[in-house]
Amino acid sequence: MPTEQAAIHDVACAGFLRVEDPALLSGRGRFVGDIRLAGQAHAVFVRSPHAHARLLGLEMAQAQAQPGVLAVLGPADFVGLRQPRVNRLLADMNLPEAELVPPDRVLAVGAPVALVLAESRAQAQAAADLVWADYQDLAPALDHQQYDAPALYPGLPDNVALRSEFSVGRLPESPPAAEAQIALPRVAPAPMEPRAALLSWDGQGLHAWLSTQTPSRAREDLALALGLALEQVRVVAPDVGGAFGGKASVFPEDLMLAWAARRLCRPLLWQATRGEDLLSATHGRAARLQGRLWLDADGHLAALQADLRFALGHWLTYSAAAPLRNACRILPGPYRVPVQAVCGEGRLSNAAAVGIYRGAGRPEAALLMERLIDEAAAGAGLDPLALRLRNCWAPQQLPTDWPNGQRLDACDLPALLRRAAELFGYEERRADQARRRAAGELLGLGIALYVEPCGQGFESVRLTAHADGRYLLSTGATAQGQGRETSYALIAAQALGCAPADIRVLHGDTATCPVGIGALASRSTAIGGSAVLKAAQQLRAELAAGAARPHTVDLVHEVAHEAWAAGCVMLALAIDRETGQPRIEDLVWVDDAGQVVAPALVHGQLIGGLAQGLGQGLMERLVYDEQGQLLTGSLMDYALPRADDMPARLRLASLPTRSAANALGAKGVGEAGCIGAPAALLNAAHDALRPLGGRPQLDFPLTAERLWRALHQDNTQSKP
Ligand code: SMO
Repeated sequence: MPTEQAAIHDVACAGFLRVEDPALLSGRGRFVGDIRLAGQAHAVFVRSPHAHARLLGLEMAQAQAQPGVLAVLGPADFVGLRQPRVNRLLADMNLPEAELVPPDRVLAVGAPVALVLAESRAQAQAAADLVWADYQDLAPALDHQQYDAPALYPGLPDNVALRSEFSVGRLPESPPAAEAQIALPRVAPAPMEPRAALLSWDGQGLHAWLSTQTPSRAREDLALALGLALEQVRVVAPDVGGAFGGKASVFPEDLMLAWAARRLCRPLLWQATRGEDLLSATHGRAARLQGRLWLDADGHLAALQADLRFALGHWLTYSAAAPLRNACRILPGPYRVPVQAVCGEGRLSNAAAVGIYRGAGRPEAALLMERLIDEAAAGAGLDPLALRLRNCWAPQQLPTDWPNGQRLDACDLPALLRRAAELFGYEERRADQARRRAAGELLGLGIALYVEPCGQGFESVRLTAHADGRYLLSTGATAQGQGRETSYALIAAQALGCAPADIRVLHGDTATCPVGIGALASRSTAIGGSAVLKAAQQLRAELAAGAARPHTVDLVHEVAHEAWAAGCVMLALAIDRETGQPRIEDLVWVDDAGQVVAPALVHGQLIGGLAQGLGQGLMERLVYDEQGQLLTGSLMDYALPRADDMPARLRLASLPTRSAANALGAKGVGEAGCIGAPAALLNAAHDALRPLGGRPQLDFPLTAERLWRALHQDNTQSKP
């Protein structure tokens, strides 16, 4: 991956090792699947082959009789287990209150219907193949069905579980300056480590090792599921190999395993296969976005109307409402728009649950707004960069409170646009584009300006100064590879005036760490890091005032306001006229992550997020057929980006403005790559095809076939 980032991005990455790295790089990491407990048995789930069916009978005796099999548990064995709770993020939520393993029906391909427990994984798998289920197939409710779909749950006749509505002012009667529609397919979070759980019951309580982003939340969910007191449940997230939002909730499998572990009094290990994750972990995106934008006579944005529809799948994860809520509250993003009407809806369907996925609604908001800005510019004969400069918030206007209750953080949006334009050589590139277009080339320039709100609520820290001069820091924040131990040690060391190596950071264990929220929403530095800073400052002051060691500070830091990161992406996209093959010729990205704690960690987040954002834009798509069967059940069918799919020319730059929302001045960066890059890419593709006329409907992923059809004005549906 040849890049120029080292020259421009102000980081000293070369040779930088995180505290976490020596163990991880030498095979001494400890993931859930590495843990061995005495008497540990293995779990394999039997899953529904139907998207929607009546379950008429289940024959488990033959499986039960196989060598090594400890138990085969069906729906009758899980009576009393309910679906896990859902965070009530929206006022208008209509939640299915249902049993976790329905006795008489299945609601999605891949939904667990039975659990086989055996001495070895191979024995469990062999027995699982001998569980016979009798189904009567029913019509499924598909993601794209808006009406007339069969209801999944009583009380939800139209399958609408979530609604959001906000408006300010009155939309104009005049025709809009621009309209946009975007269909975003389901994509797979696809962390390197699929889901994994090890559950152990000792007669008194439950001990769970989970590959999770949210140990404290999982502890509550497990306690609720089993009717236990919180003190009876310990959750440990050991090393976790990525999550991206896909491990922020407990899964039905986790609860079934906990239930079974208590019943069998044997530790039970489950490690999902890649196929099981594609089929039955959460999916991301799955939205249909529609919007209209009005300009006034001076080229100011006058009004925005947006209608956002999200697919939710057959059960609701804890954060099921987050993408819809985020997309609705972030609009109109970096721009001043006095009149707004934004509504959203989330609908259940007979497919895998859709959860949060890196960005969680932020990418959707950016995609719709940036498409509208580009279309409005094209329609009015304005330069899209100039239109953005004219309409984005000025730094002296920020922070500002929006009528929808959001407070946009301090940032310098015009500077981000100008710096990106300078690095990209925007003016010269427009001239070059005109020359190459005249020679018959299809070349598009795409811009996206975005904002990234970085989480609300609290995070916790317990910091102890020991007599030997060393410190122990434990936190409710956690990590799945972000390098939290490194960054928290840096923050604490600076505030305490010691070396980072003098600070030991513990996280991910509810027995040794205070209650926290976890690692998600780009929140861990802005909120968790602020908690660390506050605890370290307080500890230092108390030690200076004569406190004897060991001395502990315990605090919960609750934020009053959210930190918002921002950034600008510009890219040049060439499309081959013969084949439709897209190629990113150059990508420039200027990011404002606020005060940076560890440049190398930020750099890693930017590059990784960019790969995922471009993966969504160019390659990734989960496909269900009309019967609700998943056609992309392996990485042979589902295209994840590889290193050589990254742009050949890639330049990152930082232009930080301190956050006004916390003392650290930090914003988030974890999701940025999935927010700006896809929007810039989609704009570039439209710009490339603009000379051909017409109004092509371009949706992700922008494969060669899709682009070829668009440039041949062939709007027939491409095959799934
Ligand atoms: S999608 Mo993130 O882990 O909040």
